Amino acid sequence: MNHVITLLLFAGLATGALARQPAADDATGRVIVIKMVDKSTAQWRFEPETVTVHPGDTIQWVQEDVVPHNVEFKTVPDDANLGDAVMGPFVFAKGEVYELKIDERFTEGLYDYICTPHDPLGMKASFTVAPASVDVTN
Ligand SMILES: [Cu+2]
Repeated sequence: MNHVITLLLFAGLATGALARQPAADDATGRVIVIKMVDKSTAQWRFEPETVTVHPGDTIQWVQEDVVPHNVEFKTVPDDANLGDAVMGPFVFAKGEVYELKIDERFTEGLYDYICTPHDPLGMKASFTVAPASVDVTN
């Protein structure tokens, strides 16, 4: 009888350990930095303009300029569910960061985004969410 209870306890502990595994993976996700820059006078760009990320990674858009910029998604995979992240807030001060975790909102595929006011001036970029099995070097 005692053996049965002990086994059940071990089974419970093992299940708990497995359930925590994805969180541990998330904690080791990469941070991908994309700069918001002015290449010349009023030539605003995201740099780099294309990156590939994995689920669990975090993208940080870093303001390197003095003109407000943001991240607004234009074309995303059909099954993505970005919610409020569809249009992010403006970053103002140099060094300010807008950050998105590539979590369950982001399914695999291509994400096209712009800076809302500067899209007509060419401030647009994209990233691809690829499965963890795909090696990426940005
Ligand atoms: Cu902008």
